[in-house]
Amino acid sequence: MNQQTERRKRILSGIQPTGTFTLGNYIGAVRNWAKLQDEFECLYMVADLHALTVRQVPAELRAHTREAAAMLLAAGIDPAQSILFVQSHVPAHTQLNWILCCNSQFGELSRMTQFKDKSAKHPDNVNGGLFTYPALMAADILIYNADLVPVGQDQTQHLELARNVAQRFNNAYSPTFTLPEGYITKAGAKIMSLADPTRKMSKSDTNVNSFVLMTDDKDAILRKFKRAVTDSDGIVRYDVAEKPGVSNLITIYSVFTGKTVAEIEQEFAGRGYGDFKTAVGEAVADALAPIQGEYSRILADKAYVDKVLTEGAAAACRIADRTVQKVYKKVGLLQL
Ligand code: AQP
Repeated sequence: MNQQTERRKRILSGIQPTGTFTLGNYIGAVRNWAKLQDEFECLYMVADLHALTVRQVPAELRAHTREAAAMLLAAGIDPAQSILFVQSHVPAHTQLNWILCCNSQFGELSRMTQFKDKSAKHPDNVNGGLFTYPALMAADILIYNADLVPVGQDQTQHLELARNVAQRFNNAYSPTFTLPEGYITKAGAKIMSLADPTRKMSKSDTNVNSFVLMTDDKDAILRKFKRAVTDSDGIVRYDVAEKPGVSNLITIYSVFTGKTVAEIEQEFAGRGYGDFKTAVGEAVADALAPIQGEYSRILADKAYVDKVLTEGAAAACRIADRTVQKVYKKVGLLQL
C-alpha cells in the first residue's frame, strides 16, 4: 500500500457531560484533540450514557451535553474534519454493549479499579451500569474499529479489557474488531485539585475551589490560584512527592507558557508564592480568554450546535450500524 491509499489511523475519544469542563479536562484531553485532527481520522463523543452511572439532574445533563459540544468546538474541533457526536444519539453503542456484556466475565469486571473507586465514592448507588461501564466503553471503541484511543493512566485498565473482549470475540466467531491501542500524548499531564494536590482535579468535585472551570472569569481564576494549597517552605521547586501543590502549579504554568521546569524555577527564585500564583493565574486566564469568547458565541447559536451534532450522529451511525449488523449476524441473531 502506498501513502495515498493507506487509511489514516482512526481515533476515538470521549468526555462525560458531568459538569463544565475543568482545566484538567482541557490540559489532559480536549487541548490535544484538536491537534490530532490533521494526522488522524477522529471521532469525538460526548459520553452522556456513561454519565448516567452517577446520578444526574436531567435538565442539567441536557444542558451540559450541549455545552460540552460547544466547548469542544470552541477548543478547535472542526466538524468538517472530525465526527463530533453525542453517545446516546448513536443507538448502536448500547446494542453492541449488550453483546460485549455477554462476552465479558464477572471476574474481569470486578477487578476494575474505577469500579471500586466509584463504588466507594457513591456507596448509595453502586449500580449495574457502574459495573458494566467498561463493556460500554469497549463498545464505544470497537464499534468504530478505532486503532488508537487517547487515554490517561486511569483508563489503561479499561482499554486492556476492551482488547481482551475484542480478541475473545474475534477468536470465538471470526476476525471482526480491530484491537485498539492506547495513545498516550506526552502533553497529557495529570492536573491535580487546587484544594488537595494529591487528588486529581475533577469537574464533579463538590469543592468549587478545587478546580478552575473553562468558563471561569479572570477574577475567579486569579482567586482560585491565590487560594491553591501549596506548602510552607516558600520555594518554587518541582518535586511531586514533597511539594505536590507547587509542582501542579508549575505544570500548569509550563503548559501555557511553554517554559521548562528549570526556567520556571529560575524565574521565581527568591520571589515567594504570591507572585508565582498570580503569574500562573494570569497565564491561564490569558489562554482561556479566546476559547471563552468562542464558546459564548457558539453556545448562543443553538441551531448550529444541534446541526453539528445531528450530522455527527448520522456519520457515526453509518459506521456503527454496519458493525452491529455484522456482529448480530455472527452471533446468530435472526436477520429478516
Ligand atoms: N485532572 C485531570 N488531568 C488531566 N486529564 C484529566 N481528565 C480528567 N481529569 C483530568 C481527562 O479528561 C478526559 C475526560 O474525562 P471524563 O469526563 O470522561 O471523566 P473523568 O476522567 O472522570 O473526568 P472528571 O473531570 O474527573 O469527571 P468526573 O468528575 O465526572 O469524574 C479524560 O481523557 C481524562 O483522562
